[in-house]
Amino acid sequence: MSAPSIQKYFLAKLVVVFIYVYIGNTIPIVVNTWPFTEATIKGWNVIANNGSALDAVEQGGSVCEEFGKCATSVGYGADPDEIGETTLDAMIMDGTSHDVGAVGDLRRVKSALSVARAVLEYTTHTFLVGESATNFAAEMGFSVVDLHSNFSTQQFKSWRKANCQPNYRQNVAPDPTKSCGPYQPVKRRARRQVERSSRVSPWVDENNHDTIGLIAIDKDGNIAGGTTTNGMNHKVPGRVGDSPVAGAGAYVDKDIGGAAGTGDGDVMMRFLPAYQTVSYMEQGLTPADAAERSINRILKYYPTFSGAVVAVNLKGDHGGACHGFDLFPYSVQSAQLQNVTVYNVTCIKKYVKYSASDRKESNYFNLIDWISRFILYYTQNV
Ligand code: SD4
Repeated sequence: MSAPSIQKYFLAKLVVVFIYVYIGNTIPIVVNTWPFTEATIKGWNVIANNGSALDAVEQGGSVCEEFGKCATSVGYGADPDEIGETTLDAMIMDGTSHDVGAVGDLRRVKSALSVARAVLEYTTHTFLVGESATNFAAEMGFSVVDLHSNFSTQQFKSWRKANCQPNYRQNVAPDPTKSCGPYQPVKRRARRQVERSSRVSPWVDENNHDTIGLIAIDKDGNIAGGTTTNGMNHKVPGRVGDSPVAGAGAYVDKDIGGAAGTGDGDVMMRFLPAYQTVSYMEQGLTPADAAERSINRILKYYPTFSGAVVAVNLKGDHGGACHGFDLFPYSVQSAQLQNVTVYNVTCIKKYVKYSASDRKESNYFNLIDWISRFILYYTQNV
């Protein structure tokens, strides 16, 4: 292209970007994992009333911490650990400042997401855990209460009656596939080789899931993300999953977008899929393609893992990817939608080896480029 043509091309591109940004915009937006639409609506109402993305994530996610609101799978009163106690993990991240607050293995406090927000607001730390997180919460004015319910007591009793099956132990005696503990380590030479590919996480599918992950972009374009969960049913006491870990459970960046994950957290946190998805979006991939690539990276090492990622970019384009079950529903409310809408993603079936050049660009950028070239051609030839 000649110099004047290049100038015209960039001018045309500027005009198209301007039009696209102001007409095609779907922000503000609230996106969350699973069909937990009450949480989406709450987050959306915060934003519609000029609230911040951070408040939308906190208040939206907190809806699911009420017992029974999100299929009993977030918050107190369900999915107890090996000793029958429900413990909570949560995090919240501000994509503008990259400030994060998180709690893991939180005991006897219901509002895990708000405690995570308190870590962000009232400390310069990122992550508090266990009894000390409970003490911090009490200091900040949260009530300390019993998190058992009749439901969680019954879950625990049934599990004990079934010889503590399933559980997360390996290379211990007595045989954890047949017996309850207490367990002791078996000698190194007698250990069974546990194959990664044989790892299954039978408690995570579209009907049995534990985490709400949310991403919100407010009217000022600020982005925030967060998660809250009671983790894995019958976990080893002290276990903290992926959800409260920034980059694993959720990640947001004011210049790119955000992502949140759900699924087998012990595997997922080894790959930081939320960070990876945001990073792929930065390279120009659509949210759906970025999420798919992140899930695919995990499949290379854990071909039977179960999990999902949902993502949104700054334009409000959203998408998701999953593996280990059939469909992954996620919920959206945005400036362009009349009502909260649940989208269903069909899960990928197996690992795909991509070549370096095999990269789908964001449709948004393709479209702008295509229209700019058309305007240039038109102004030169007509
Ligand atoms: C965890 N990722 O603690 C959570 C559980 C979950 O759908 O998301 N289940 O491992």
